[in-house]
Amino acid sequence: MADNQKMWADLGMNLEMHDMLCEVLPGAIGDVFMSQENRPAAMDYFDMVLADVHGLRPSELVEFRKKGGKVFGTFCAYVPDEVIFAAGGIATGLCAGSQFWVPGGERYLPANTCPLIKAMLGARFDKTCPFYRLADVYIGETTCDGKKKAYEILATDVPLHVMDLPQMKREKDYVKWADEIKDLIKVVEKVTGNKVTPEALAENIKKINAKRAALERLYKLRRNECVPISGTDTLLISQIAYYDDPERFAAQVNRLCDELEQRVKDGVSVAKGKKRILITGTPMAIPNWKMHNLVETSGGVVVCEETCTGTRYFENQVDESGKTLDEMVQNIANRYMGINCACFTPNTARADDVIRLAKDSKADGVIDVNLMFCQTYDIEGRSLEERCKAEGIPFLGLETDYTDNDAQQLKTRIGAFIEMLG
Ligand code: BJ8
Repeated sequence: MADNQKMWADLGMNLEMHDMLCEVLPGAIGDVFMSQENRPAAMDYFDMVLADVHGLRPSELVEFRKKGGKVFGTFCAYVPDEVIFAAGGIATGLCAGSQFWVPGGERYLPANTCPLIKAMLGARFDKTCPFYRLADVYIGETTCDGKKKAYEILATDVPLHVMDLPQMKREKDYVKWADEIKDLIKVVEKVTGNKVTPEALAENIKKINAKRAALERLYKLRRNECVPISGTDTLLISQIAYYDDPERFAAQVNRLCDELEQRVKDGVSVAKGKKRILITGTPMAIPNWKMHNLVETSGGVVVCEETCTGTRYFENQVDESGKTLDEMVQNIANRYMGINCACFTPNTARADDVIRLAKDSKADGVIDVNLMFCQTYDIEGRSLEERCKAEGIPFLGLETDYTDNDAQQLKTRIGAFIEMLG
């Protein structure tokens, strides 16, 4: 911890305020994770990463930067990590899932902005997150309006490149996204001083695909009748996926999956008699475990997340058959354009995904969780509900923020929904 203090001071962090954030974390970890029964032993790695979330990975990034390495901070599942790693850089997620950062964000943004966006700004300007201090360049993207405007504000304080994400999925949009990826290549080459060669890109496509495959394996194991791991633990893993070293992370997920396969064979379940729930909606950035905790302490078990801290992050591999840089970039573009975010129009494929995943994971019901003031996901909730109802899948739509003010009310509604599932 002493070394961490020095590192945080060197990073120009607000130590006094950061201490307040550190004080609440152990309690939250105890309440949410350690209170669960019968956890897989291989969660030890992810518990360790979480327990020292502002120390372990940041110290690796600090060492990397001392050797001249460059760190790129990202905010969205559409930003292709392959390209950053291929230039010898490191990509790290800069998502923000804590209420702690929201008041800081409200100094710059209207209060009726999505908490995720407010937390992004609070984490930067309050100087209480080492990842936000470490990243040499931020990579934004034109997804929702709130994020677009927030990037303008962040860009006053840190170098920031915005990728212009198309909002439709016509053929020309796939070409345009490939073009944007080529621009990103130019940016990362300039910042790192390294060329993105076809060899390096091919290697990193494989590396990130391997990480996706590990997550896919984990998610498929949750489809078993006997659920070998809780949704809360799986959510933590998906959150860590955004910033851990990709190879080490994939190895640890596969190690966990070996144990889970054995659990399935032995009939070990963390959820006997519980109702299977699929969660869909807005992303749950670390340390936002609110909804999973509520569901899993109310007689449910989360068996799948159709979110960006879930299937949207890892489904579909990048085609590895590209030979030239252009072919590889187009293959990367095609894979990322397959993500079905509500910022696209139309976005009916997301509802298709929810129905498919609900069936595959044998969900008893779907809970659509929307972060307050996120219009696009909120609006999609209605058509999603209609689709689920047409398929005979019970549906509950909820809206929330990062505070605990509504926890009791949400617990009552979730409890009633689960009871209704019979
Ligand atoms: S691909 S979901 S990570 S944009 S910030 S849209 S919650 S109002 S995060 Fe996202 Fe990329 Fe899409 Fe995924 Fe709404 Fe808030 Fe906007 Fe949000």
